Amino acid sequence: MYCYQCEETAKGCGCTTMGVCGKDTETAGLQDVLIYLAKGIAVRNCAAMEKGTGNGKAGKFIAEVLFATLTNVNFDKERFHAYIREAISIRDALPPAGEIEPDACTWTPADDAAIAAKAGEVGVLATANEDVRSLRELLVYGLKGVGAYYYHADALGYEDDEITAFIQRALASTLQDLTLDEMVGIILECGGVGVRVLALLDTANTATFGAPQITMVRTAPGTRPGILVTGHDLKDLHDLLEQTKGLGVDIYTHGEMLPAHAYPAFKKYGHLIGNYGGSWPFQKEEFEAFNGPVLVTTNCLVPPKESYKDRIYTTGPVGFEGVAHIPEAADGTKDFSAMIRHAQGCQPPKNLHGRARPSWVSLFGEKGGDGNRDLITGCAHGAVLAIAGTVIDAVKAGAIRRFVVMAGCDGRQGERSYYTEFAQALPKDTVILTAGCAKYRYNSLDLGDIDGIPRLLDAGQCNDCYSLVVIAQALAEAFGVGINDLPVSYNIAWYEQKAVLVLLALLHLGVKNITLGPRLPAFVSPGVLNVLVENFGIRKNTTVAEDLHLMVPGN
Ligand code: SF4
Ligand code: SF3
Repeated sequence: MYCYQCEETAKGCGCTTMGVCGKDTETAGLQDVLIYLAKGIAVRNCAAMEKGTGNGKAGKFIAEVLFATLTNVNFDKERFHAYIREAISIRDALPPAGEIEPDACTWTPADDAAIAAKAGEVGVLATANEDVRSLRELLVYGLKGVGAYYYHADALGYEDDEITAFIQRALASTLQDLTLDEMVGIILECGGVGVRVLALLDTANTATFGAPQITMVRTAPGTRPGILVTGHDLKDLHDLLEQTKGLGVDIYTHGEMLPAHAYPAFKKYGHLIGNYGGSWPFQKEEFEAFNGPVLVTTNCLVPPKESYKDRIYTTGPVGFEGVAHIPEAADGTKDFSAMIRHAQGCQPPKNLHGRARPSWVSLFGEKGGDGNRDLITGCAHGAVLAIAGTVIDAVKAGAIRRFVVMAGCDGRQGERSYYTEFAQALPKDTVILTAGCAKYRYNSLDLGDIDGIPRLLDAGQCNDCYSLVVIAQALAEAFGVGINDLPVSYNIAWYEQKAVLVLLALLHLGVKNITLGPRLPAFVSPGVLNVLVENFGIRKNTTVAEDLHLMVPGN
């Protein structure tokens, strides 16, 4: 096993025995083999598509398996064996890509032992040259992000053949001997496809559930049994809300599901009563205290403790051995009835905390605050651009000196308190733009407001970084300047591969001088880091004082 795809990789270098995330050697090997086979499908299908034939559904399958191998999604060996069997059958149904094909197009395992043996040959270290390996893996991780976001958009019926065609072309390219420049070119192209898939998902979510509204979300638990929904899949939440109507069960969001409260379609469900807990690293304590079932729709799943394992239900690409899985039926529906019956027999959630209500809630008055709600979300492009005039006036008058984009992921390590301290240390004339689960490091702070504009604007999930881009582009247009001339700094926290894709999307848009932390990716070799530093000014975060001085001139 050699895995270095996430920020928490062992010793900042690579997981070689047991993943810090809980992924074991066998599962890591199955994932490596699955990615290898996905490359084989890609080579054959790209050749077939050039001839106007090809399997139109192969791209969707590849998107799903890329998602399944993303950090903290699927730990279930049997599910990976099933994916491997399906991959071979899809690949073998395609015509050969030529007389001489890469091994990934033809290798077929005789048994499980052959799969385990192959894993030793096709993993990350199969590429000897450090820079080539770094660029290939950077591309594959970006593609995992594309695959994950595409999966959600597709679940809502939004497809884009150009995106799936790119995924396959790019995957196939990792089996070719390309120059470093050619590889960098494809990686930047992946950033462009990243913008495209984020836009597709934004359209899918807003067309299906309405445009998010700035919303205050309650965090105090109710008195009825509940189901906690975590992950990013809004369709799963919607279907569960429909199936739990009038059954005496409350639904709560957790982690990345918090922004669901901002969508008009979800506001109509009275039993979607609030958000429970914070971001994924704290789930062991929070799931334990919740007392009821937890539906995990996507990353990030932490291997569950025995004490609550029987209350975890996975769905979609998520999986864990010994945990109940809710499959999708042929007609696209999911039957949550067993989990709902389970919930009806559970105790209500324990109260985790009594978060203080920020003082500026009253500014939203009838729009959202009802005295019980205490986390802001829904500051997506539609809602923020609706008050663009006020924001622009505040910038012109000097009331807002700077925006700091603090989007991205949360993680387990104590050093992530840097982000809480940074948010607290920001001067009162700055506004934080956020998206993703990184916000839980500071979204319960009372950061106040500037002329009625909250100093923390949460656009939503990590995919809603798209909103931050739209807002930045609108500001650039309003001020008649380039995106890098705006009073905007970037202090991004990353953990998994969706964040890698978001970063590539920002680079594609020409955003420079991004600060990244809390550690730089282990998969970025010194040579590749030089390219990122020289061309994009990427730097690692340091101390709060030093970074503040750099990101907010005058401090
Ligand atoms: Fe290690 Fe991260 Fe890979 Fe898990 S996903 S095995 S923690 S590098
Ligand atoms: Fe979080 Fe896993 Fe990345 Fe969607 S839920 S941002 S870490």
